[in-house]
Amino acid sequence: MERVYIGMGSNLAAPAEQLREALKALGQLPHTRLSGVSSFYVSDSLLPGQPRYTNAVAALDTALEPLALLDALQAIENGQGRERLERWGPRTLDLDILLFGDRLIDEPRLKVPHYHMQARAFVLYPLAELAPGITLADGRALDGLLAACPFEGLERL
Ligand code: A4P
Ligand code: MG
Repeated sequence: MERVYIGMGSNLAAPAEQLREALKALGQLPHTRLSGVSSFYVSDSLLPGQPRYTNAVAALDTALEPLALLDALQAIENGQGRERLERWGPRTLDLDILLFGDRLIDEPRLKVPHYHMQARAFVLYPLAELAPGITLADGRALDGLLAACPFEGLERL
């Protein structure tokens, strides 16, 4: 089993409900245990003109391989009505693999650590609830990333 952290986000159709539904689905994945969930946080969209997002991070312990987990996450997104009309468009559910054990993954479909996580308070602060003091597989310390990323603009529910 490897420890995986999943970044969750929604800004359509009752976002907190979407995250709760997604947590149920994560808990039912094969060869996988849902081991922790952060608080939920609300913040403005990075893109103007979109509804506010609700975000959280989930911890999984899984025996699935990374691409199999990605397939399963995309099936959950699709099952909750995600429509990929435009990149970065509003979405009912976004599930990103933030960290996968101590692996560095650089494949066309999957980059881990997730490419934008270092600059996103709505990822770093919930991750820190579950994994305080962690060092990413690429050697960066979460504490250092937090110090460079103000909590400002996040509202913890
Ligand atoms: N992919 C590559 N690496 C990964 C990974 N580590 N985890 C590929 C998951 N997927 C990964 O993703 C596009 C493709 O990325 C996938 O097919 C997969 O093969 P997507 O989820 O379909 O597209 P996306 O989510 O629109 O793109 P992206 O870049 O993931 O968008 P973001 O970064 O998620 O940005 N503001 C707030 N406050 N909170 C938010 O959550 N999110 C966004 C969307 C904008 N503003 C936001 C938030
Ligand atoms: Mg995504």
